[in-house]
Amino acid sequence: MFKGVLFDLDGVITDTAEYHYHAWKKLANDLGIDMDREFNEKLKGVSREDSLRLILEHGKQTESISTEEFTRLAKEKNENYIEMIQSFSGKDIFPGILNLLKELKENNIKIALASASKNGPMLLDKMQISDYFDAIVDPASVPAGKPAPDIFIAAAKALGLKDDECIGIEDSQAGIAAIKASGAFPIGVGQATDLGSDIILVDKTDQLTYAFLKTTWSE
Ligand code: B16
Ligand code: MG
Repeated sequence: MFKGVLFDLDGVITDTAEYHYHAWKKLANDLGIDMDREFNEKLKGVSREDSLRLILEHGKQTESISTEEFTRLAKEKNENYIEMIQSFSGKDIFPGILNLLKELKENNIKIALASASKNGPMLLDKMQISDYFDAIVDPASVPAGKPAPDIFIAAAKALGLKDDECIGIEDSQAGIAAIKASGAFPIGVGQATDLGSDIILVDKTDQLTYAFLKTTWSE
């Protein structure tokens, strides 16, 4: 049996992935760069700085942006994003997630947050679910971001578990790659066209029950 669950945040626990998309799209469009949802799949789970790098590359503007401008743009996107999530509360937790957190606690399964977002702890507080987490990995403390496995390895370690004793839940291509590379068992939230058809997928978070996790683990 698995002993821990490593949660991604944006797009798994709550709908912030949508706000990251709108904040990046606004920034890209202001720079005259087109950005659609298909391109956005490449940004999911990727750090703020790496996301901006990908957008500038996509718009062929990497060379024309100075280091100061780069820092200013990353800050601008984050301020815009933070404004969008100000009113987040318990009502913004995705369906089934609070129930899953409760079931995991009742069954002594350890819970960690493995989010690339520096805004993660603030969001957990706003949604009043911080207390469910036995560990929250600071994304700034790991050498490499997703798709590197570092944050999932650190999350399992912070729980005192081996990677292969944990399930990782993700909505992003980069995050699924990171879970696979860490040795944890991946479950994806989303579509096979985005996340691949070689892993267990759910299209809605309310399918993520303790019973479902146990069944997929034993299969
Ligand atoms: P921040 P996750 C990721 O969170 C998001 O998917 C990604 O879109 C975002 O750029 C990244 O966090 C950094 O977020 O700018 O708030 O530090 O999906 O790993 O929970
Ligand atoms: Mg995510």
